Parts: sequence; C-alpha cells; structure tokens
Amino acid sequence: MPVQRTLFGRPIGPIHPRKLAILLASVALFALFSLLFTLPSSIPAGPSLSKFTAGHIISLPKFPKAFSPNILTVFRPAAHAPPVQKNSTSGDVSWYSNWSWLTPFSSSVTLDENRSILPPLRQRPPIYTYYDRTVKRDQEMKNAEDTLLFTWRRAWWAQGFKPIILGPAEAVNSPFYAELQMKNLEIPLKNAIMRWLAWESMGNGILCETLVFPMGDQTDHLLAYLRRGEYPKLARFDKLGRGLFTGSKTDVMAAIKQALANPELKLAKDFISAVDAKTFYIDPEHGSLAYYSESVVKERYGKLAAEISQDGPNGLITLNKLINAHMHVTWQNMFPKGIAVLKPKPKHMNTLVEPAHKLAEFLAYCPESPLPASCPPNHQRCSPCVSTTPMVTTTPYTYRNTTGLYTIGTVPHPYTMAVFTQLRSNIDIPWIRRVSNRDEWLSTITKELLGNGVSGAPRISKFKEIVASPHGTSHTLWIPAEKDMATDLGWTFGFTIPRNATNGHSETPVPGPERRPIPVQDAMNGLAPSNPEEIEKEMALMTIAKEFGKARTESEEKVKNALEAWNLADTEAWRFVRAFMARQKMEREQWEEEEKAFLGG
Ligand SMILES: *[C@@H]1O[C@H](CO)[C@@H](O)[C@H](O)[C@H]1NC(C)=O
Ligand SMILES: *[C@@H]1O[C@H](CO)[C@@H](O)[C@H](O)[C@H]1NC(C)=O
Ligand SMILES: *[C@@H]1O[C@H](CO)[C@@H](O)[C@H](O)[C@H]1NC(C)=O
Ligand SMILES: *[C@@H]1O[C@H](CO)[C@@H](O)[C@H](O)[C@H]1NC(C)=O
Ligand SMILES: CC(=O)N[C@H]1CO[C@H](CO)[C@@H](O)[C@@H]1O
Repeated sequence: MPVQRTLFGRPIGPIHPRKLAILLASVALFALFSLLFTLPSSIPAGPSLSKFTAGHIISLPKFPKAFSPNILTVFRPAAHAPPVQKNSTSGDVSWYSNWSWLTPFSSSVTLDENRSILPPLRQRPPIYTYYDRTVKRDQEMKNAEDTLLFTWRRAWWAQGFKPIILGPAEAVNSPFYAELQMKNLEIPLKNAIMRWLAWESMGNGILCETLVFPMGDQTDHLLAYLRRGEYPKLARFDKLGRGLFTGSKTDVMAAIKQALANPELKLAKDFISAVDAKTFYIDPEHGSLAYYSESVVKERYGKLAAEISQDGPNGLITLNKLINAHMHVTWQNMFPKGIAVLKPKPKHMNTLVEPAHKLAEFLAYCPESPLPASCPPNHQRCSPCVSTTPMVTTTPYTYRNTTGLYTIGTVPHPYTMAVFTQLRSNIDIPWIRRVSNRDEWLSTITKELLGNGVSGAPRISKFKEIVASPHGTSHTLWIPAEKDMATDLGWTFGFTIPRNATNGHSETPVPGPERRPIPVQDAMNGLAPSNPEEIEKEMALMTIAKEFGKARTESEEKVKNALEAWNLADTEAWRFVRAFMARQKMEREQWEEEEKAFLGG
C-alpha cells in the first residue's frame, strides 16, 4: 500500500516525482526572494550581537523596511574602506569627511566602527585686516592692540571666516609697491594705500578694519553672503566708510591702479576719496556689522572716548571689554527663549549634566561691561542684559527645535547612560539584554521630534542633522559626557564666556522672593531634588564612568562591547559628537599654528 501523504492535515494524492521537483524549486525560489526583499538595508559593520546572545532569542534593531537599491550590496564582495584623509585622527577618535554624512551608521561606509563620517568642513573665506607691527609703540599699547586683534580674530572665526592679519610684508609683494614708494605721500594716506596693496597681494576676499565685528545671527543674509567667498563687485557699505570692503583681485588691482594714476592723489584723505566714486558699489544693508570707529565711539560711548584720549592703552582695553560685552548681549538677544540643558533622565542626571548646566549659567550671566546699559552700534534697540532678569535656563528631557532657544546637550556613552539610569556601576550582560531599553538616550532626545514608533536609523540621521547642520551648529552645542568641558568655547561663541563672574553685582535693591526670577522648569520633568546621598553617589559614578572610558578589564571590555552592540544608535551618536568636536578643535589649532608666526607677541 502506498504511503498516505498529508498536507496541513489533509490527505493528498500521490505526487509524481516530476511535480515534486517543480514544487521544491518554487519553494526555493520563494525563499530566496523573501530573503532578498526583507534583509535590513544597512546592517552596520559594528560588533556582532551573536556572541552575547547565544541561546537567547532577541529582536534585532529595527531598520527601515523600505526597499532601497543598496539592499543588493550585501551580496557584493566587501568593498575597500575609503582612503584615510589628511589630519583626520585625534587621539582615539577618527573621522571621514564626506557628503554622505547623514548615513545612519558610519561604519557601513567607513568599515571601521571607530571612524565617523562627518560633513565636509565648510570652506572659511579669508577676511583680512592690516596691522603694521613695524610702527614704534610702547609695550602697553602693543598689548592693548593685541587684545583687540584677538577679539577680532575670535569673533570672525566663530562666524565661519578665516581671519588673517596682514602687514607691510604682504604689501611689499604687490607689483604696485615700488610705484607707491615713489609717490612721496603723507603717512596716513600711504598707510591707507598699503592696506590695499597687502590685500591685493592676497587675492579675492574681504578687507576689514580691526574695529569691525560681526554681530548677528549666523543665518543673517549679509554674513551668509560674505561666507560664500565670491564677491562679484568691488563693494563697500553705506555709513561704514573704510570699515569693510569686498572684491575680487582684478577689481582691487584696477582700483589701486586708478588711485595711483590720480594726479590729485596727494590731496586725497584716504583710499575712497582717491578713486572715482563709481568704483565702489555701495551696499545699503549692513545690519550685522558693528563698526567701533572713532566717530561712533565719540558719539555713542562718550565716556569711553574720553578715556581713550586720556590714556590710550587703558582706553582700548575698556573698548575691548565693551565690544566683548556687546557680542555677548547680541548672542543673548538671539535666544529670547533662553537655554535648554537637556536632561533625558531627570531623576539621576544632575551630575552628568552639571558641566552643561554650568556653561548655560555662564552664558546667561550679564557680561562685565564698562557701559552695562549700552547697545552695539548696529543694533541700538537691543535689550541689554539685566541681572535681575537673566536668560532662563530650562532642563527639558528632549530636544526641541524652537526658534529662539539655544540647546546644550550632553552625550553619554551607553555605559555612562546605563550607570546613571541604574545608579550603580556593576552592569551585567543579563541586565543589558533583559531589562535595559535599547538606545534610550537617543530615543528620549528625539522623542518630540520623531515620536515613539521610530527605529534607530532615522533617529540617528536626524540627530546628526541637529548637531552638524549649519542651523544646528549655531543653535546647539553637544558635548561628550566623559570629557572635561572644553576651555576654548570662546571660539565657538565669539566672545569670552564669563567664568566666575557673580551674576548680579548690581542686584540692588535686593528683590523679594516674588520678584526674583523663578527658575522656569519644564512641565514634563521638574528638577529632580536629589538628596545629598544620591548626589554623592552620582559623583562617584561619574568618576567611574570617566575611568571606564580610559581603561577596562577584560570583563569590562565585554560589558562595553555588549552595551555598544545593544545601543547601536546611542553609540553612533556618541562617536559622532566626539569626532565632530575633535575635528573642530583640530581645525582651529591648525590655523593658529599657521598664523602663529604673524601674530607677534
Ligand atoms: C565621498 O564619497 C564618495 C563615494 O565614496 C566619493 O566619490 C567622494 O569623492 C567623497 N567626497 C569627499 C568630499 O570626500
Ligand atoms: C576601536 O577602538 C577601540 C578602543 O580605542 C579598540 O579597542 C578597537 O580595536 C577599535 N576598533 C577597530 C576596528 O579599530
Ligand atoms: C529646525 O528649524 C529650522 C527652522 O525653523 C530648520 O531650518 C531646521 O532644519 C530645523 N532643524 C531640524 C533638525 O529639524
Ligand atoms: C575669578 O577667578 C579669578 C581666579 O580664579 C579671580 O582672580 C577673580 O577675582 C575671580 N573673579 C570674580 C568676579 O570672582
Ligand atoms: C594637527 C596635525 O596633525 N597636523 C598635521 C596635518 O597634516 C599636515 C600635512 O600632512 C601635517 O604637517 C600636520 O602636522
């Protein structure tokens, strides 16, 4: 008797071997197609989960299911890692600058878990000023002028430019130098033309007085235009006089030629009057440029003008303080909603976000100013910082893209995050697998922006955009939790961040409790009033987390790997921010190294 075959419990008739082969082939084909179309499109080349999960069933991180052409790339032989770029390593952090930086997981491109993709560095157009170090001055004056030059360089650097100080050495390189020497001009006029020769020898760009400062939002039209680095016309700005010129090398050459050919050159007061008025296009809009020219200081800051004429060096130092204070106030005015210090786990993160909180406090301080109620020359209706109503600092649990709100985020390594969620340092693998939530930090930070039901990949792309897009770099600051706060943040903001200034040396009359600013709290979090014991515990854990980042035992290494594998998106965010900050620092240090020779004292 033939064997009775069944399918889903029903008897079926005998199958011809030929039919059976066709059936099997169809099943195989079906299996292959299901495999092709359901594979995750971007499995990162990070640590594998399998070594921690043998024998346990866990869910893989969710990836977007949408079909994308690179699904098939998993069947290609492994590609080579992209070439290592110049100067792309700092300590244990390395990066690869490429336009594909919004790729959720860098390692899917760099094939190296430690190498993050960053956006290409924005080209910084040069901005030139002229300072003649060969002129005899006494030491005090030199120091005062150097202080001003420093403030000028820092302010323009923070706005995305490459400030360069030119001197007579550059002017000598100009083909017009010999001709100028033969003209026998008065010193002030000769110097005015020397600036132009120095500029001409450098090529396209911006020629700027040392007392012109950018004071405006990074997204301001004029600053954005200047940053583009292309200046089709030789231009100056209405009412700014010789404060700022833009132009291409050919236009600059033509203007110099014209000036030197002018038979009445000797009668001219400065370069502008030495050439035809039509030489310049006059731009009426310059709202984001503050020029502290002699006449402006005399007119608006009379007390200061008197001090400068009485005691030059000290007057300049005071002027420098005033400029710094105005830069700070301009920044504060850009963020009327205050500063948000992210605190994704309100309960136990006091110590973790403490440095960020401190920084926010410093930024909210009223800067030390010789004329506290004054406004910058380009923004006369600013709201001066009043110590009785300082900028508010909030501690929301999530990132919000609110106009007028500055955000400072602290990015912890998954280990740090685990330690602080649990308030204990002995993290074990069963806890990671069974209890801990995947990518808790990132999902909390992006909860309001992206909602709940979103996987890690789109979250991390969004996060990278928040951190590193042009809008992001001027509205947010992200710091790795385990590192000490950078000491050079002045270069990011463009002004000196007050460190220990007491907020409100003018807090008189002492306001009653009802008039004191109420610390605005986020409705959804409330500042956790940790008791002293808990704070002590948090501080001990912070030390442990920092140590953990430096050296680990073998079993700790396992925990670290397990945590990183479990929290792929959190780890990616942490690496991204570290690399981003490291590159920023390197860029500046390199430029300072290049410029050191020209900075004098
Ligand atoms: C980015 O990567 C692509 C593909 O790997 C490459 O062709 C391109 O040159 C890279 N761009 C930069 C700026 O490195
Ligand atoms: C990444 O860095 C860690 C620690 O610095 C190191 O142990 C690991 O081997 C590195 N991975 C690769 C692929 O280089
Ligand atoms: C935040 O908002 C600004 C404009 O309001 C927008 O340009 C920017 O792309 C937004 N950023 C993110 C990360 O959504
Ligand atoms: C700030 O600290 C420095 C040195 O630590 C000190 O000399 C200075 O007086 C302090 N300033 C204020 C306003 O406390
Ligand atoms: C900081 C740093 O590593 N700078 C290096 C960048 O690359 C140039 C040339 O490759 C080196 O000379 C610098 O030392």
